[in-house]
Amino acid sequence: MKTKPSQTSSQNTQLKQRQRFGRKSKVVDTYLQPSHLVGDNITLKEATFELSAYLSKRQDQVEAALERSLAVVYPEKIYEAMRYSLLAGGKRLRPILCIASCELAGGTVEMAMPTACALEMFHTASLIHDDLPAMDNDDYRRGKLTNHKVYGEDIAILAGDALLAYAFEFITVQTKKVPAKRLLQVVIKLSHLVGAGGLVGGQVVDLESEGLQKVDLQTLNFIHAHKTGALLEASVLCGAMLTGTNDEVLQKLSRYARNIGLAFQIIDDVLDITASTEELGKTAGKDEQAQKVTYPKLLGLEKSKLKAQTLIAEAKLELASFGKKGIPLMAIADFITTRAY
Ligand code: GRG
Repeated sequence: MKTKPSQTSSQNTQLKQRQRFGRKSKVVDTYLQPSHLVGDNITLKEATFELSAYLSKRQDQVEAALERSLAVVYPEKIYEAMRYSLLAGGKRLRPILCIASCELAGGTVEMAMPTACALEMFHTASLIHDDLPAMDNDDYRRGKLTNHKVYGEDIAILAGDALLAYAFEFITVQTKKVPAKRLLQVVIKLSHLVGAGGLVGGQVVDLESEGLQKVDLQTLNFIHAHKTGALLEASVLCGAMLTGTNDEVLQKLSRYARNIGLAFQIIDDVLDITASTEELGKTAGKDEQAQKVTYPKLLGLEKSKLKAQTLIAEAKLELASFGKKGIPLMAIADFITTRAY
């Protein structure tokens, strides 16, 4: 049965667990790379990968960096509202993708962290705005009351605006040991994919499609490639761009990211039907309630899951030539279809 998140201590414990990778969710604990994807110089034994340990470690690093990223100064209310949503938990998938991609391309965690944090700021800004009464009108997010429910609509709008602007400031001021030209390329990519060319464009078509009797697969793909896929693609691309890697690598990563982006959204649609509000930390069954066209609606539940699995297999194939270095991104791709929230 779908229930509203309550504010009890057991719920808080559950929330904390839900926010950890590999506890409640069915994470593939040991990742064994398929033999046809393993380069000649890697044995299967070496390709064993502890996904949940990897994700938990990265999540802790990102959490600590986000905690340090934003101080509360005058006027306190806006900083508190920004911190409320930024530090509300979540899987931190976008920052982790950014770091993994930076490492794949020869970079370091340190080099990627400001961009990784900025990606979570963009994501949080979009969630705050998405939850507003004028958009999806939701009361719960990440197991907590939504920003506007706590601070009011006016402050919630401004908190989203401020996070959006601060994310750019954060990358450009905080990134060390990366030439300014590369940072400029990252900022250009992000500003495009976060704006009308990405998230905002996808959200507009989503709003226009609500309640329509007929929305075709092409339109649905556009909505999700932009609304959800764009930021996932930005996460993967920007991590690698910080290293100054070549176009061939970026093109492979871009195809990987587009495939996992679509798979992520298909699973999101599936979970909206199959998971509870408590498991999701946001109101379940919202798509049906808002009469949204979803992948399960167009393809059916089982075909949707199959489609997501096919996209993940295709995404992993794009990384085959990277050998051992591609394993973390491959394992993250697997997590997308096995996640339970
Ligand atoms: C202010 C940048 C900005 C955009 C405004 C509102 C809007 C335009 C776009 C909405 C974009 C949106 C909310 C897409 C949904 C993406 C999605 C599937 C979110 C859930 O991501 P998870 O599961 O969430 O990674 P957690 O909580 O784990 O981080």
